[in-house]
Amino acid sequence: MELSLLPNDIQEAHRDFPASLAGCADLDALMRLKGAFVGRDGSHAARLMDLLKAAPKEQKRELGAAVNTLKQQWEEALKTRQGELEQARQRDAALAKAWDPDLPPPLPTRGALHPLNRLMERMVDVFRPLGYHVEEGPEAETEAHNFDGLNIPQDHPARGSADTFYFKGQDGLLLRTHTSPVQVRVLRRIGARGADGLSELERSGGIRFLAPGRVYRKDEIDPTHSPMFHQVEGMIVGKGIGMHHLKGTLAYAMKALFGPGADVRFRPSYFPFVEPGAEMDVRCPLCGGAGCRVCKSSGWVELLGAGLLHPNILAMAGIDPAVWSGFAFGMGVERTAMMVSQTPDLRLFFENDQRFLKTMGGLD
Ligand code: FA5
Repeated sequence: MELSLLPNDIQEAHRDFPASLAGCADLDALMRLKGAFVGRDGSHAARLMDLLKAAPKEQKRELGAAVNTLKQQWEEALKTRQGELEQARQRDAALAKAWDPDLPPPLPTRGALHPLNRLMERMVDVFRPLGYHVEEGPEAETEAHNFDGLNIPQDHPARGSADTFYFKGQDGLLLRTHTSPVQVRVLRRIGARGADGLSELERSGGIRFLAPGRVYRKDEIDPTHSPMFHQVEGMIVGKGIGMHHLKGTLAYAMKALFGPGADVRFRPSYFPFVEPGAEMDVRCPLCGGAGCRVCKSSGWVELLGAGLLHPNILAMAGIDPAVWSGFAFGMGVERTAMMVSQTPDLRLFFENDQRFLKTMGGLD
């Protein structure tokens, strides 16, 4: 279409028309635009009709075609936009009708600590009255703390890359496989002698602490195993500490966690950093001990490893095992959570299904 035949201001208005149309946010604005372009009096279309009437005969045909095309374009585009705006108005009206100002506003969902973190806090609370405080260690650990300082022999299978995640190209750095390396860090600290020739252990007369945290192993995933899980390490060093202290402490903790009727058993086991070593099981609450998938038909679920500190690990930290003794334990948090809440599969704790997490109030 030959626009150059038209007055400049109309050419300009036509160029801006699509933007003006899109800028109409409601029907009133659209009606004003419609009046300016195709209204009866003074609109661009009305002025073009006057122009056409006054045009010399030989121009009428060409100008007439241009004016008609333009008018048609404007009218169609205005109609389409009008349809859109009417639909939006109907939608808004329906929404306004559905809104009941008397209803209380929706409450925002409140965030909360994960049930496993809450259980770890509860475990710490169980031990605080006994004088335990919390110690921490890094998750990216050295072989020296994770294995060597714990009397774990060089050829022990747990050291293999089939069981442990090692950092590539960083000699001796790994993801800790248990919380026991915190024992080594604390023992070295309390065994080191200060300027006065005394160690922190000698000055304080003893230490008792918990070390909760994440650990990693290349374990196959199943209802009771995950490659990332949590442990709570516990340790006490003092004079004359024996197996009876360990049993008494754990019996107290199990009653606090599982209730006075807690049915647990203690059985001998082996860990290179304790002597003697033991494990504690809880009667499977999911089948009452009759045997199921979770307890692998044994009626019992293993919760923790424990024992009296091996003289070697005390000696390696500069602590005289003839004077000092102690016990340690490492408890699986997911296993404990499963048993406390009777959850048949620990994977549920990692799937972050809000409906499941909300049912876990009992872990506080
Ligand atoms: C240890 O990790 C020792 N460090 C525990 C220890 C500490 C012994 C202090 C002596 C003195 P173990 O590998 O058995 O032991 O693991 C301890 C607990 O962690 C198990 O009883 C179990 O409850 C939990 N556990 C072990 N592997 C997994 C896994 N893959 N997924 C979830 N929980 C696990």
